[in-house]
Amino acid sequence: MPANLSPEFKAAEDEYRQARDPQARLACLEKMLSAIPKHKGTEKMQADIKRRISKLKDGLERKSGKKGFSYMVDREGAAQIAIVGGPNVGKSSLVEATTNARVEIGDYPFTTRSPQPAMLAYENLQFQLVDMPAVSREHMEFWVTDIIRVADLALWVIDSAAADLERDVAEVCDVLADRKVEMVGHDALDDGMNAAVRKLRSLIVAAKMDAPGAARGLPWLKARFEPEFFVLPLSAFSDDARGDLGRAVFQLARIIRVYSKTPSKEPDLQKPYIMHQGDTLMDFARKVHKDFADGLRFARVWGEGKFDGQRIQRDQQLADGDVIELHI
Ligand SMILES: Nc1nc2c(ncn2[C@@H]2O[C@H](COP(=O)(O)OP(=O)(O)O)[C@@H](O)[C@H]2O)c(=O)[nH]1
Ligand SMILES: [Mg+2]
Repeated sequence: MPANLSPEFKAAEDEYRQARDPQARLACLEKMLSAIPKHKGTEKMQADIKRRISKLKDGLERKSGKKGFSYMVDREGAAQIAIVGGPNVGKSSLVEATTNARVEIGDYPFTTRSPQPAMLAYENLQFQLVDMPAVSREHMEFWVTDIIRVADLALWVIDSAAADLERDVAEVCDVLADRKVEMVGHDALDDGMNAAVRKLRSLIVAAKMDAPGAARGLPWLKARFEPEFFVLPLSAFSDDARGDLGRAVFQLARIIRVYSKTPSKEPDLQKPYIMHQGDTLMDFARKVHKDFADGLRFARVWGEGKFDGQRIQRDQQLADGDVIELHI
């Protein structure tokens, strides 16, 4: 096996080995494929991962009975985010208001029948929202839990104007608990999709803030969930919905954007490397190219609170917006 695979790749591979069901295995393989350094030395491995992905997908399609149709959603963008919530709480309206996708919105419950991916843009990033049918005791599509389990994060949408918020919140928690899923706040530890209980970091969207009754619901939600969770008040009919949601999701995802530059050239600020809070210079070097990780002599950084072009240590943690010049 070629050396110098990134920690991200190794983590995904470990998860893959432990994954029990095909959906989780598929998600791990997709993570491995996106994390594997793309160069000649890994071509065989890349092909092998792709082969395993298509085999698993074939199997899942046969099981769902529809050739060419899979409930799994191909990952795109900086994170895959499941839209979770009871019936009629405004999940689809939220997705429609904050992305360019057209989705089904209805006054009757259970409108959304299959997972609907849509991209939420925030500055130079894109997040993939996956709209889904409701989490509910009465009726729940079997694959909804699978999608939730493999997502990176979730938006937990709650109708702030609902008549009985306490009951609505309890129902979602109970139904998910039966399926070994727990929504946790932004600071909680995500111990991966193969943990006995999938603890999914999530953001609470207090939806329908323009509706009568929401003014009573919001304080209840804040008292119940803050500070463990971020609670974001939102109306699908407000012009601010897109910007507000983008900013909140960016915070939840703990993403930092790092740019690579070559000596005496300007960096391409449209193409960030997607890193996470706590990642170091060496994590970045590995992500850019194995050769940089192997032969790194020194690196310079431009960024907030730093002297322009200052040299940094290998274990230095990077910050959002850092521009790095790697020297080998
Ligand atoms: N007043 C108000 N109504 C909303 C809002 N978002 C959704 N709705 C209404 O709530 C109902 C259910 O919306 P939908 O997005 O289909 O909910 P879903 O079942 O959770 O996907 C529809 O009648 C929407 O028009 C909102 O922000 N404000
Ligand atoms: Mg819907």
